[in-house]
Amino acid sequence: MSLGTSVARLLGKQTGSPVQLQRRAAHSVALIGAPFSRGQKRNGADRGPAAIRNAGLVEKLSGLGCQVYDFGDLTFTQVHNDEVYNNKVKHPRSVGSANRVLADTVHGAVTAGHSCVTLGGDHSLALGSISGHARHYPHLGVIWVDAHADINTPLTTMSGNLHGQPVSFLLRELQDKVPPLPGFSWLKPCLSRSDIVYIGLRDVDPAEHYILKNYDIQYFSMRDIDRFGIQKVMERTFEHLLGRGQSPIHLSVDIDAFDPALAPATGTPVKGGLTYREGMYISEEVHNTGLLSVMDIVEVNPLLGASQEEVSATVNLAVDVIATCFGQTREGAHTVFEELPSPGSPDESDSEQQVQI
Ligand SMILES: [Mn+2]
Repeated sequence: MSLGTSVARLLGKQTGSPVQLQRRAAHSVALIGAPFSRGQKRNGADRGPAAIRNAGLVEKLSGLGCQVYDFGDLTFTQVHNDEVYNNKVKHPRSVGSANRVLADTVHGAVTAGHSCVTLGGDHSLALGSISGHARHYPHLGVIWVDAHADINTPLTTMSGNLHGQPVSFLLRELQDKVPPLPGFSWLKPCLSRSDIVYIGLRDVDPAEHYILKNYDIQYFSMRDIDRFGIQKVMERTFEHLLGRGQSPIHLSVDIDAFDPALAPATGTPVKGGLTYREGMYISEEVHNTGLLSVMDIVEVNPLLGASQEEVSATVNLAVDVIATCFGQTREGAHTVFEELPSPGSPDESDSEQQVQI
C-alpha cells in the first residue's frame, strides 16, 4: 500500500496529463505587494516586495505560462499615537489597519478568479491574507512553513511583536484566550485547529508548545523532517488537510523556515532550517495538488544581509519558492513546448503529414 497513491487518489491527481498541463498554463496569478513591517521591530521587511520583484519574479512566472496581474504595492495609512496594548503588544492599530486593506485586496483578487501571491512584509500580514482568502473560500487548508509557530496570544507573547501572533487570532478555538485589540474589530477567526499544518518548526515558545499540544494542532518540526523525511511529511500534511475532501490551499512561507545559510537576510533566523531541496520539494508538492489558491512569502529583509550576496541569495530563494509553487520543476517543464522540430519540416503541411504518419 502506498501513501502516495492514496494521496493521489485523494486529490484526483492525473500527473502529467495534457488536460492538467493546459489548466496550469492558463493560471492567472495576482501579485500583491504588502510592504509592511510594523509586526516586528527591524527596519527593512517593507522592502521585500520591491526586492522580490526586482529579482525577476514576473518574468519567471510569465515564462511558466502564468498570466500575471501585478496589483502593485499596497499603501497603508500611517496610524499616529499607536500606543502599546496592555504594556506589551506593539503597533496594534497599524497592524490591524494594514491587514484590513490586505484582506480586502486578497478577497478581491481571489473572487476575480486569480491565484494570489502576497509579497511581504512581515508575517503579521497573514492575518489579512488568510482572512481575505477565507472570505471567498470558507474552508481552507493552511500550510504554514516557518521556524516559528507564530501562535502566541497577545497575553502570552514575550516580544510583543504581532508577527509572532497571527495564528492565535485566526483560530476559532483560541478566541476565548485572545483579547480584543484596538484595530482588530474587523477580524473574525476563520480557521479551525484542524485546518492548519506547520512545517519546519524549531523555535517554539512554551505557551506556543502548550497550544500546539493541547489544541492538537498538526505540526512537523525540523526533528520530524529528520525522522520521516520531507516526502512523508508532505504526504501526511495533505492527508490531514485534504482527507476530508478537497479544499483550496493557503501556503504561508516565512523565509526563516530555511536554514540561515540559505536565507540570511531575515529578522529572526534560527539555525538548523530547511535545505534548498526540502523547500523545493514542499513547493513542488503543493503545486502538484492543483489546489494552491493563495501563497504568502514573508520576512525577506534586504537590509539585514551582511553582504549583497546574502541579500541576493535570500531574495532569489524566495523567487524560486514562488516559481516552483506555480510550476517550475527541477526535472524540466514542457508546458510551452508542444512539438519537436524535425529536419526538413519547415512548414505546416509537412508537420501535418508527420502527425498522420
Ligand atoms: Mn513567521
